[in-house]
Amino acid sequence: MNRWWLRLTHHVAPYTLRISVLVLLVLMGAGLTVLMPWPMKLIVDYVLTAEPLPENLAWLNILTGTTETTGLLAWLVFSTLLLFVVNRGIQVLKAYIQDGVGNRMMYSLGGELFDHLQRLSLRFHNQRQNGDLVRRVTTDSGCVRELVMGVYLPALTSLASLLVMFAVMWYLSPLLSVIALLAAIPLPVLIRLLTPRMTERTYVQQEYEGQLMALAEQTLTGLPVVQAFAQEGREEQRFRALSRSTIKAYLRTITAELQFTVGVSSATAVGTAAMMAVGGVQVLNGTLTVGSLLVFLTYLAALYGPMETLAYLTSSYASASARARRVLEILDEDQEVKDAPGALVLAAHPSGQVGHISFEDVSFGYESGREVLHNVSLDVSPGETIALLGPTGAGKTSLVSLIPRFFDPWQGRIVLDGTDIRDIQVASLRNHISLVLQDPFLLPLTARENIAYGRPEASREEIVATAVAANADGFIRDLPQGYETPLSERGATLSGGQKQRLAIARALLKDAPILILDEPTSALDARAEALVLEALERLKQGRTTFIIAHRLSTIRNANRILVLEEGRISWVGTHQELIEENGLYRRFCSGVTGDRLKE
Ligand code: DCP
Ligand code: MG
Repeated sequence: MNRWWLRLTHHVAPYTLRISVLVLLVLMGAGLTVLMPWPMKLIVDYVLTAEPLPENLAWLNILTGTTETTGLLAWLVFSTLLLFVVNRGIQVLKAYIQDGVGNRMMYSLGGELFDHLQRLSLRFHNQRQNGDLVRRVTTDSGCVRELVMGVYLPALTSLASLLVMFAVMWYLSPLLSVIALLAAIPLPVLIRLLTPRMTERTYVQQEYEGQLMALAEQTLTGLPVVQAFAQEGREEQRFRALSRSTIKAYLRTITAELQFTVGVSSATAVGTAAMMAVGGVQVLNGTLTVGSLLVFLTYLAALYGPMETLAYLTSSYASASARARRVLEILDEDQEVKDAPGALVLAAHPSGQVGHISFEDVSFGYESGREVLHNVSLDVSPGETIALLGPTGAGKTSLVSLIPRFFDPWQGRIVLDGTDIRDIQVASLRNHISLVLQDPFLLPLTARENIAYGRPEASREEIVATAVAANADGFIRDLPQGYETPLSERGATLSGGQKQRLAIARALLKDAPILILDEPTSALDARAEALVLEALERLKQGRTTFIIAHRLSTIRNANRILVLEEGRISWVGTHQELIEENGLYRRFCSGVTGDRLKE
């Protein structure tokens, strides 16, 4: 984590010019702030007393072209106005550039993080909570903005204002400058004393807020279960209890902050009083003008702002660095499944027969120490259809998810047309595979866009034809806006079987030489299944197909059936052999995979 900010510089570098302008504006702003009380000083010291200007201010007479007091007054009033307007203008411009650049840097880092996250393996994502990852992309990526706009720039602003102010004060009266310095001392002390408490309480408060958000999100996601078990009351209780704790934590934070504010105000009051006393005596002695005392008092009040900023820098830095840690932790996460150097790019439109897949002594598991597939060997010819059968949890889904390299085997290798799939470019490998997942997840797009997800350039005719083939055209036309109906996040407006048919259409339209179907018809009734199977039958032609199913009807036409039990291939043969081999058939019938196999 050392020098973490060095790793973020490429998100800052493109904005060097704009940041330079910002620095310039900051310095100009600091100068103008220091000038602010001066017209007042001149009015008090020279206009109200009708004293002539001293030699070192004679240039004012030349500039204004007048030596009359009223003329000078008018000019000074005007310059106050000008100072205000210009200073405001600078602040506005600064805020505009600062927010623009800050957000650009944040989204630049957020974009890098999002892209990286998308490419991390499913194993990584299985172990992580989506909510937490979303927070890292959308919120924690603000660390780079926080660092530049919340640490470096304020540090510069504060130091510049403090230095200039102090120089002017010293020029006016060294004694009063020392008093101002003494009056400022309580501030760092207060901060040292109270910051840990404020930070701690803010942290607790944010924790509670996070829990509250998580509870609301979880309850809404699992709402069907909550409602089915009539547990709304209990969830409400939990929410209210958590809300109470959150409010309590919030009040504790506010108390700490108020203590701090009271402390700062007291210090300012004491400092102001001391300065008035000493300055008053000096004015009476004639060693200080009234106007200079006013300048001092104004600076004293203005001193606290930058000092406070400086004192908070460490905590701002700590917060930015904590967030950066959460971002970099993900960026450091190695892409387990990635292109090997010189990886083979498969031809987009291969000529001749493709799709020869062999598993060579493949073992695989999700967590170390718990192997799910043990020494699986299998040779599938191009165009062959393999049906996978086996009890739930046997490893069927795991076996087929090795083919598109959602995971890499622990041991052994998978070879596609003579090349180890680890030596094939991941994207081109996946372009050769059409998948219907066990959970037919649809994206929050229209029905048409969902079907065309793997081939956005497909024509409407092709899309409709595929939907017809997947037996999905009918219900899509019945949707309120037909093919243009937006489907909600989880495709909740469709039934399980409808989602499945849409997922099949999506896979079919992709038109890849390898087809993987994980229980594609489990949610369909016998009639719908027959129609889909018939369509699949046509589309399987010439494609190497893996189909996982629980029903014999689904796998009847497979070239070979493969029975998987506890991660091992326990039987391979044709449908006819399966029926003839009494023992095996009986075993299925007696409930290993349920009696659905009886048909
Ligand atoms: N498993 C795991 N982590 C995952 C997925 C599965 O630890 N992300 C485990 C659970 C099972 C084993 O792997 O013990 C095999 O799971 P599969 O999903 O491969 O099993 P099937 O697809 O055969 O089961 P089903 O018929 O229920 O889909
Ligand atoms: Mg499965």
